[in-house]
This record gives sequence, C-alpha cells and structure tokens, in this order.
Amino acid sequence: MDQVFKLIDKEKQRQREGLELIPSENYVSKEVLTAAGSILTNKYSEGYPSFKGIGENKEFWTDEKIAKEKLGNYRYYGGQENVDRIERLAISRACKLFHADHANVQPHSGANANEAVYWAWCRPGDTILAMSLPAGGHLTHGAPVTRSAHIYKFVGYGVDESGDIDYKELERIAIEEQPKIILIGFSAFMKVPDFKRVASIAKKVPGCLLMADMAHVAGLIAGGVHPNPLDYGFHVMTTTTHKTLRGPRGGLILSKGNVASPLKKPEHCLENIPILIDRAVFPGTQGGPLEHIVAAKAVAFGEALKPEFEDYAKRIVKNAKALAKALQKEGFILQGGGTENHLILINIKESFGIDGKFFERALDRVGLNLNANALPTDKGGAFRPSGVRLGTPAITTRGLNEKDMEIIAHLMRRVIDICVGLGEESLLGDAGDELANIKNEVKELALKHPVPGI
Ligand code: DSN
Repeated sequence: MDQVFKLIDKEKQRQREGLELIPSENYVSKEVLTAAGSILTNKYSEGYPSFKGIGENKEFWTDEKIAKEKLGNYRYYGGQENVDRIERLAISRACKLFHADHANVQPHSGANANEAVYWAWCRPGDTILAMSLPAGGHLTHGAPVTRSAHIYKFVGYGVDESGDIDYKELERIAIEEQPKIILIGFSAFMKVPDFKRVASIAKKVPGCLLMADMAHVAGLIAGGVHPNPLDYGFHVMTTTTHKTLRGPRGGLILSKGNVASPLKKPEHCLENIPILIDRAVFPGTQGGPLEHIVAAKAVAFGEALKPEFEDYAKRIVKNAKALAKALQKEGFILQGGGTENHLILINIKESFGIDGKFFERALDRVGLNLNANALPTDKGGAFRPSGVRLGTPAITTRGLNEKDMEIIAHLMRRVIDICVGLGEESLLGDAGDELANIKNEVKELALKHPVPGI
C-alpha cells in the first residue's frame, strides 16, 4: 500500500480521537465524501453549462425537459451531458439557498473566489475598502503579501472597542476614497455585521460594488440564523463551501443581476455582475473546474436546504455562546466579551500571560485543535500573537451539546494550569506527561461522538 494511505489512516484516527475547535473546519457527510472522491475527477469541462433562458425561468436548470431544449454549448470539451447537469444542480441549489440570481460554483477556494470578483469589477490601481487583517479581515482582503495587494489599492477599516466594525470609520474612508468595492468579510470576527447600514453608506459611493465574504458564516446564513447580505442590497457574496456550510473544500460566488451567456462581453455595469464574474472565473483566473468537487458542493447544498440544517445552524450558535460563557467562567478573557456567531477569540496573553502559539501547541498535545490568531491590538507578526481562535461548527456536527462546552472549557483551563510559568520546551518533558492524562479524557469524550463519514 502506498504510504500515503497509511498517513490517511493516521489522520482518520487523529480526527476521531480529537476535538476540532478550529472555527473554519468541519466534518462532511459520507455522501459529500463520496462525490468528492468520485470518477468526476477524470473529466475536463472548461466553460459553463448553458445559461440560456435563466432570466425567464430560474427553475430551468433542474427541469430536465427545458434543460434539454435550451442546452447551449459553452464548454470547450465533449462528453458534458452528465457534468452539465451536475453543475446546473449545484448552481440552482446554491441560488435557492442564498436567494441569489446567479451562482458560480467553480472557484477552487475562497481566495480564488475573491480574486475573481476583484478582477470582474476592478482594474489595476482601483481602490478596495475592506476590513484590515489585524482587525479580523482575511489575507485576501488586502494583506501586503498577497498578489491582489500588488494589483489593487486596499484601504482598511477596523473594529471599535466592543469588537464591532467601526462603521463611522468605514463611512469616513468610503466617502474619502470612493472605492470601487466595499467588502464586508472576516476570518476572526464574532459580531453580526449591519449590512443595512453598510448598504446605506454605499449610496454615497456611486458605482461601488457591495461585496460580502461570508466564508465563515455561510452555513449560518443558509440555516437562517445570520442575515444574508444579498437580502440587504449587496451585489455579491463569496464564500468557501467547507466551513459552517459543511461541504467540500472549495469556493462559491453568489450574485444578484442579469444572467446571460458568458461568451459575449457584457457592458461593465453592476447589473451585469453575474456575467462579469463568470468571465473572471473562467477564463479570467482559472482553467478547468474540479467537477468532483462541484458535485460534492451540489450534495452539500442539497443537505443545507433540508430543515435539519436549520437546526444544525441554531445549535452551532447555541454551543458557541455556551462555550464563550464557560470559558469566561474559567478565567479566559474574550475579545468582544463573547460571541454572536460560531467563533470565539480569546486574549490568552491578557488572560494568563502566555502567547497564542504556545497555547495552540499545548492544546495540540491533548487533541484539542484551535489556532493562534492575532488580535486587533497586536502589533507583532502573526506567528506569536496574543490570541487564539476557536469555534463550534465541527463539534456541533459530532453532536456535542452545551453541557459538553463546559467540559471543554474546563479541559482548556487545566491545560493552562499545567503550562503557565513553563517554557514551550516543557511540552516535550514533564508537562507533556501531565498533558497525556488530559488527552485520554478528550479521547473518551470524542469517541462518544463519532465523526460522520469515517
Ligand atoms: N483560512 C481560513 C480561516 O481559517 O479562517 C480563511 O480562509
């Protein structure tokens, strides 16, 4: 057996015996796994399934008869009869889930999705206003190390003392800079954005594209426990499909506007953003789509459309609030004083005097996985930040409840009690031995809640 499979088995064991607290990770269903590992990986399908008729009849993608009549040929390869149908299913389910006029299901990742939207609407040198990285924004929202930051001029807004978006600052910069895109999105933010307020600010910036990167909370939106930016005048929403949405690793772009053939270059206006995005994904920034992943996305969107998913989304938030409360009781100081979504940021430096990386490594030793994360107040680099970031999407999938959140918070406090006052090298010595006992308790709790699909 190729040693890769041995390593996959080891990873299965790690996932089964540990508890995943990284807020951007999840466990997919067996069906999603099956589609992602299917023979669709053998197929090339550059281009798109037909979009003809979508303006008049949004349902046509799922209607076999109409689909046959209107089948256009926007693909660059033969043998598309099955792949086209699968991609149409993914598109129509995504549109239904997020109240969009159009979905591009081909982005390989959230980063690719964001880059395609920038390319669809901006030209080199144009200004994009987004949350800055230290405030909780994502790398692709203008961090100087990214390609986009070399192409566009990013200006950043921050958060206020309560941890919420500093809307006054956002408005001031928007009026001053007149950006081509205002982007609301984050990877370390625990409040619910006021989309209505941002849409009204955007009225003072003519021709500005309102974009939301909802990678972290897409599953909460799908489950109806978080507002949907597309319902508040936003033109575009990007997301990954693997976080709270619980699909395969990948990206997705949803938009409002005209939907037509991507073959003909449309007028550059906000109404045509769906077509501009299609052209920006392929051939603008990507080649052949990963149709096995598109199929897995379709399966995951189908799951998210079921009533059970609403219950799942509610339980994610309930667990996150319970975990936040239990952590505070154990002496952890939380950024923003708690959480309104699935994600918690702990100021570990202020709480116990150790940095985020040390705590991340110590928790790794007991099978509790989270990640070190910079806080808005951090001045240093991302490698030794003052915070850690954790969340509840994955453990909620495994069926852990609010009582279990108290147990997890207490296990984390016990790890702190072992580590405080010691250096990181102690993790390989005596502290490591003490942590081994906690690891057994984590394993016991984890094995009571099997990982779906494996
Ligand atoms: N890397 C993701 C996260 O963990 O938030 C964002 O893309």
